Amino acid sequence: MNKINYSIYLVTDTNAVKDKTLAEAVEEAIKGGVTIVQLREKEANSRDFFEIALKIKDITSKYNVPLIINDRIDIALLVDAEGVHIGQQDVPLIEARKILGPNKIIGLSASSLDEAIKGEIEGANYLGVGAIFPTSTKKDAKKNSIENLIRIKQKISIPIVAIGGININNIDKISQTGVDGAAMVSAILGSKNIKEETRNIKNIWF
Ligand code: TZP
Ligand code: MG
Repeated sequence: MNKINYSIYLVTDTNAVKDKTLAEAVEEAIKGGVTIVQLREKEANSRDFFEIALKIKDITSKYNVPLIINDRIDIALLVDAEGVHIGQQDVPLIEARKILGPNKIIGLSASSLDEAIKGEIEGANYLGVGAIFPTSTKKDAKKNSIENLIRIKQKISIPIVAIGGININNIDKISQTGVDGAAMVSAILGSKNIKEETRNIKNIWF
């Protein structure tokens, strides 16, 4: 994987998917144009998370889309995912880098400029910043704002991905900030026609 395209960033949550399996939903989203996939299954036990990670890795590899695993460095290594995404309450970035080495992607959630600067210094490959808009997908999501997103983007050199409540009706506001990507769960996985909705969302981004 050379340069990563973070623009249309799918984050999974099986609970958001209707009438199909997560694997089917992810494949449709990739066909619609998502550029990167993060497997984030907060309710799965370790075994189930590992099994679904294997399945999703098969799909992402088939389409040459990078796969990021939320939280679980061990599972990312076991399925040879392209990277992990960690939060401020997870294993410290510096320790994660010791295990993953220089070539895996490490994404870090940062909700303030201080966290963002620290993450960049410590070697994160990209930062996730949210929640920009109200979301019901993550109950304990910290609130953030477009203004703070712009401030972080201006001061930070690594890619910035916005998250939280982003959908087809507001993604233009994210795109206008100049950040590198928009991460979405329900806007993509909760739509009736995932492929078409993803394509429509992507058309607004560009
Ligand atoms: N982190 C901050 S908000 C959020 C995460 C994982 C959930 C985003 O979900 P949605 O459905 O795109 O609002
Ligand atoms: Mg986490």
